[in-house]
Amino acid sequence: MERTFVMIKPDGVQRNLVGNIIACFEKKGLKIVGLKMMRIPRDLAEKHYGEHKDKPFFGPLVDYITSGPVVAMVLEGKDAVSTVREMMGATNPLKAAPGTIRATYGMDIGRNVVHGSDSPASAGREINLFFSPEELVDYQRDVDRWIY
Ligand code: FUP
Repeated sequence: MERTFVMIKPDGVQRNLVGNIIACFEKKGLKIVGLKMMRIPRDLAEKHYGEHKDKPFFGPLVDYITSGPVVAMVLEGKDAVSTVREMMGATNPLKAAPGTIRATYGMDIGRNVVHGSDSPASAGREINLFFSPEELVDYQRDVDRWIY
């Protein structure tokens, strides 16, 4: 099983979409193994989005992601990274396939509601940035034999 890092961004929290978005992932069959609400300190935001540090949108992106609380989670499942990416849709909600989370809830690339790791390597890095090992819970679900 694979793990991925997912975050409901400040706009998702402010717009009362936390329950809806978590429900999408739960209903799909992904298992929640870590979950917390937090404010992202600026240095963590800069690390998380480090690959974009030279882009013109980096400053506004860090301002936005630190502007209010987020809900961070670790989801586990078969091909969890690509499953979550498919469910979220393209970065720009205008380009996201109908039915995806960003297409359903978003209007603007700078307010796209949710983040999900883009590769297993990023997932490992982001999980370590946001969660300590004790915050991740190993447990069995009976329902998994009906999902797989
Ligand atoms: P994604 O992996 O889909 O979150 O997309 P990226 O890593 O390319 O971008 C990270 C965040 O930067 C996006 F969620 C939104 C923001 N962004 C912009 O604001 N403008 C851009 O042109 C590209 C990305």
